Formats: sequence, structure tokens, C-alpha cells
Amino acid sequence: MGFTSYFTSSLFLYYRGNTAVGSDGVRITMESALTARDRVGVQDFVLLENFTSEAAFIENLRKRFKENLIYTYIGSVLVSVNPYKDLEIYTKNHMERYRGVNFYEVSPHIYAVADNSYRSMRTERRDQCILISGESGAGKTEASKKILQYYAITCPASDQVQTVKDRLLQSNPVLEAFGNAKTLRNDNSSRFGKYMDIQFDFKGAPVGGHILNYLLEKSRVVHQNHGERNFHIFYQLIEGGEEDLLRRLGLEKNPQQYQYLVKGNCPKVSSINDRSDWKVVRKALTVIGFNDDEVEELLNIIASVLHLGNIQFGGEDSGIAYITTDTQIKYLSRLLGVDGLVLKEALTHKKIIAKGEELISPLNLEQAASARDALSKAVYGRTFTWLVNKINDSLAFKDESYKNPSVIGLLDIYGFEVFQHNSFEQFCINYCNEKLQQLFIELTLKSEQDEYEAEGITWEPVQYFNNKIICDLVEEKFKGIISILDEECLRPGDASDITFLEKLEDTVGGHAHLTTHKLADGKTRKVMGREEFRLLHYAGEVNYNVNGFLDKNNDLLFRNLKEVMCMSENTILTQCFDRVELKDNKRPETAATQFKNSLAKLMEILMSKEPSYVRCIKPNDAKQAGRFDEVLIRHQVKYLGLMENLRVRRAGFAYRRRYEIFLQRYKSLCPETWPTWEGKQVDGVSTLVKHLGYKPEEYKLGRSKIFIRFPKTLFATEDALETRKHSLATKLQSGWKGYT
Ligand code: AOV
Ligand code: MG
Repeated sequence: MGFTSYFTSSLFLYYRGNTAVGSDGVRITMESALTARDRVGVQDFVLLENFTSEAAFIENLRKRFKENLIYTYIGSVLVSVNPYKDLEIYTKNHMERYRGVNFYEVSPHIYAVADNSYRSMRTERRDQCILISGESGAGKTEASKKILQYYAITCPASDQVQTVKDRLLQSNPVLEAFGNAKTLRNDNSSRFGKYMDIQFDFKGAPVGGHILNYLLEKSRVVHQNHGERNFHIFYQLIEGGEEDLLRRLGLEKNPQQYQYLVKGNCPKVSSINDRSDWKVVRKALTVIGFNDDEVEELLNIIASVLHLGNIQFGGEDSGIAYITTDTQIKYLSRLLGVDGLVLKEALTHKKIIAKGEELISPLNLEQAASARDALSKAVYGRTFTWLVNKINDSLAFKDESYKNPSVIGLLDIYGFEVFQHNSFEQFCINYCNEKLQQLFIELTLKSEQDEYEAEGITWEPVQYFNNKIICDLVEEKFKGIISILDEECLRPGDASDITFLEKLEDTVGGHAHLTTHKLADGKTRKVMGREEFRLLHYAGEVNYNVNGFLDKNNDLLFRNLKEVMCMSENTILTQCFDRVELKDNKRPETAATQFKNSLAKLMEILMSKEPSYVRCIKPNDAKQAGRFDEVLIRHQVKYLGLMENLRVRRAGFAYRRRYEIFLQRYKSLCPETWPTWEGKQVDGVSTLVKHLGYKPEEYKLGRSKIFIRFPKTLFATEDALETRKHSLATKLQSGWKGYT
């Protein structure tokens, strides 16, 4: 493991005999090191004296946060607290400081994690992945960008590699424009999950990349909650688009003109400059390799979604709907290259094929509006996938002669979120976070246990909450929530969101992590709505409103709307809507099942790599710098399992080193091992530590390493080494010729 030796060595950093080395590399005396420690806390929680105390843990975080030290380790895990302000810690100089340097020689930083993964990949030739987790707004996306920048700047490069680096970097603003949006939790909230592989050649240069995207929150295209926005790209285009471009697209310079942009009543966000972001995105598209025609077609689609949103219908509530806004149809017909009449017909009628026969029936007002919205969501969602594929083409590793690049994967998903009103989207997002937490639990504990096992060391396992029970509740076959939802989606007849809820009550009503308004004695729970179920997630309780669950899970688009899109002259759309789909009458997998399967695949990918973790913490709900909301932070420390994480590190052995390294460092402290030990390394170490007076309970000898339980044992040995050096130096100064 790349990390194992790290944190003990970080002890050296602070306590090397009478002196210590501060994070800036300057040696300071023990006394001032302790004062500094009082002020800035410890840089590794493992060094906390009172390591089981949550209060001490939080106090340490607070001290560091106050000093703008947002990073702290738990062994090899990086804990990061969002500073909500720009810190001068991401310069090229900082990158240089971390490059090729061992974890423990420098202060904690996201660059240290990046560099460590990179070096492990290079030296151990093992694929790596960096898993970034934390709730919405905690800093995951920023962390992943910093890591990518670190590789782009510090890794070796040639001309061809430079292009790859540029493209890797520029993929971010494009994907964020189309896949991020302002929510109540985060002004730049990721509304899709992203896993990116960065591929490196044998020289360690980045030569390619590949992105997997997960379930975009499409519903945002047609609806936003109060105080939230649609995806950034719409506002960027409207605010930043040149006049003739907007004229060609038939767009006005005012977002308030568009039904799809007014729902949240929040066109402007103070932290966002749509106009300058537009320029960045426009340039990034070119760097990635979009030609002008492709950009034009892409923007035609974005504008068309806005026009679609402005289509209005006339007609009685229960009667047949007709379109009252012809201008929009005209624009759509021109921008998408479709026949206006056919589109009009398709927006107000539904076509289904039953027993080989086409059946066409008119839609009423409500049905027509929802068909229109379904089309907008499908167009936007599929265009997003197309965009990811296009970026992947441009990042593809092209050197045929070199088959197996090494890989570092970066996972940046949407964080756990709770709103006043939570729907299908939050259910999926929170389920995804549940899976990631499960992976963290399995791998942190497992890797620790594996090492003890490999070394033949026995140890006491630490108790922790395993959220597998919640993952099972969601994803189990037949009786999991997704299965029950799918069953209702497939059931003909009277299936509805409410019958889904009833089925949940019948099937998993007694589950410890699920409640509904019904109580076991038939009475009702007043605090919960009749349309809600509550999940007790690892990160807290969330009430989900079942309204819309069936529709969103079915994610259906009427056949005639698909046909129109297949006929489009827009080549992006024809790639998004394949005619093959029309021939295939099989029911596609539901949204939740697709998501579940893609997450299962993701877990497999991640398990096959060596993981590093970044655990992001959000300091307050106001997105403000300098505010440390203790209640909020304590909650996150709890559910992220950081205390257990720390306990596992400490319950095991604080320090482990290979015999030859340990012996080399300390052999001078024992006459029998100094200057050389001729026997087996393990016997040398055994002789050495006995001479040093280690008690049997303080250490264990494994197959290739010595394990030391307490940091203080090592401090004492380090002190002895320092004293010896000191006395040697004094003797030398007084003319002594050294040992002969
Ligand atoms: P998220 O990815 O974890 O939320 P972001 O990475 O988007 O959160 O961070 C939210 C905001 O916090 C950013 O837009 C920055 O303003 C600020 N921020 C985060 N990290 C830093 C940092 N290291 N330095 C300075 N400011 C920072 V979500 O995508 O909503 O789950 O779904
Ligand atoms: Mg994000």
C-alpha cells in the first residue's frame, strides 16, 4: 500500500527529538512546535491524544479551519472543509512543493493525495481511484478539479500530451455548463454523477481520458423549485450569446421570457457570471474539438428546448388540446429541421402500437403539456449523453502500439441532499451516496484487515454502523424499493404513485429504516404526509413525496414524438434518436433500474482499483466563509463515520514499517545491530526492539513488517536517535574521531 508508512512518518514531522519541522519545512523547536500545535491543531487526527472524543476531533477541525488549514488527515484519508473563499494554496509553487514528495514531508493537501496516487500508480503499476464524497456543497467538484489541474500541470508532457491535457481540463466547464445548476444547497451543484478515468503512458504522461456519466436530473429542464435555476447553459447562452447568434436562434436576451427559466424565480446568482462563463464554455468547446457546425447544432437544440417550453395549449380541461403558439413551432421547425405540422400533430396526439396496429388518440390539455415536457427532457438528456460521448471521442487514447495505459479514476458524484420537498431525483441521488458510503466502509476496514491478515497479525475489529441494510432496502430483488416501484410501473390498470406507496407499506412497512404515515396499529403518523415515505439514511432522515415517482421511473416518450426527432435534420438529434428504437417494441429498463445497474458496474470498477479518499465537509448552510457551524459539522463527522475511521486506524497499529527500513533507521541504537546485522532482518529488528525495551504489547512482528501500536513508543525511539546524533555531534566538535 502506498500509504501505509505515511502517517507514522508524519509523527517525525512534528516531534523529531527536540525539534520539529513545520508545514512550511522550517525546523522549529519542540516548545514552539507544541505552541503551534495548540494553535493549529494536529494535521493528522491519529495524533490526537483523546482520539475517541468527538469533541476533541471537532475542536481540532475548528482550530485548523480558523487558521485556513482546511485539510487534515485520518491516516491516509483526507478530510477537507469547504472554506467558501479563495485560499492561496493552489498555485504552481504549491504543486511543485507536493510533486514527488512523500505524504508526510509536507502539510496535508489535496495535491498530496493526487501525488501519492500518481506515484503508487507509477511504482506499483496498480490502477488507482480517488473517491470524493460529502454532502451537496461540501467541495467535491472543486476537489476533483484541483486534482485534474495538478496532473495537467505537473505530469510530463509532449505536444500531443499537451492537447490531451487541455482537453481534459476543458471538459470540465462544458460538462458543468450542461450538467450543473444552482440549487438551494449549492450555486454550482452537480446534477449528474461523473466518473473520469485519466490514462497515463509508461512515462507517466496523461495520454487520454474517459468519462462515465450517471443519471442526469432531467426534470430540472422543465421545472425548478423556488430559489433554484435550470442548467447553467441556458442562462449563459441568453446572457452571453452574441446578438446575431441570439437572433438566429430566435431568443430574447431576457431569461424571464422563458417558461422553463422562471419557475424558480431566480434568473441571477451573485456568485455566477453567466456572461463570462459563456465565453469560457464557447472556447472550451473549440479546444475539445467541436467544429462550428457542431456548435451551431448543439445551440439549436438548447434554444429549441426553450422554445418548446413556451408552447402553450388551448382547449377545455378534459377536451382535446391544440397549440396556440405558432411562433414557437416555426422556430422549432427551423432550428431542428422538422416539419412544423408533423411536430404540432405529435405534440397533441399520442401514437401507440398495439398488436401491430397503430392507434392514434388526441391528448387533453394536461397530457399535451406533459408530452411536451417529456420531449424537452428527452432531448436535453440525450444531448447531454451525446456531449459526454463526444468529449470521450476527443479524449480517447489513440496510441495503438501502447495497449495498457495506467489509470487514475476520479469520482465526483452529486452529494447527499435534503430539501423541503424531495422526489424521485433525491431518492436516486441519496441512494448513490449510500452506495459510496458502503464502499468506503468495506474498503477502509477491509484494506486494514487485509494487511493484518497478510502479515499474520491478530487485531480487535472496531464496531461501526454498516449501511448495507439501507442499500439492501433500496436495491434488493423483489422486496427492495426499486423492485416494488418497477412492479407498479409495469402493472397495467390502476397503478399509481399511491398504490406504490401502499405496496411499500405492505412489503417493507416494518423495516427499521423506512416509515410511512401509517402506524402498525392502523393509526396514522401526523408528522408525515399521506404521500410520503421516510428513509433513515446513513446521513439522516429524508421524507420522499411519491408524487411523480411512477412517471419519472417509466420515463416514457410517446412514439410519435420519437418519430419526429428521428426525422430531424439536426445530426446530433439523429444520433440521439435512433430509428432502431422505433422498431424495438420492448419496454426499456426503468430509470431506477438502469441507475441501479450502472452503480453496480461503477462499484466493480472502483473495487478493482486502489482507492484513496477525500471526505468533504460543509462548514455552514449559508455558503459563507469563516463560519463553522458546529452542529452541522458534528452531524457530518458522525455520518461520514470519521470517528470509526479514526478508531480503526488507532485500534490497529499506528505505525508499520518494513523490517529493512526500520532496521536501517534505528540500528545505531543497539550495539548488536550496529554497524551491520548479518542475520535475518526480522531477527535484527527483534534484537533491536528488545534492547530498546519495547514491551510485548507495544508491537507485533509480521511477515515483512514491524507493527507498533502506540505513537509514543516511536517518539521515544526517535528521541533516542536524536540524542545519539546530538552527542555524536558534540563529540565530533570536541575533536573525537568517531567510532572506529
Ligand atoms: P459539491 O460538488 O460537493 O456539491 P462544490 O465543489 O461545487 O460542491 O463546492 C461548492 C462551492 O464551494 C464552490 O462553488 C466554491 O464556491 C466553494 N468551494 C468548494 N471547495 C473550495 C475550495 N477548496 N476553495 C475555495 N472554495 C471552495 V454537489 O455537486 O451540490 O454535491 O451536488
Ligand atoms: Mg459537485
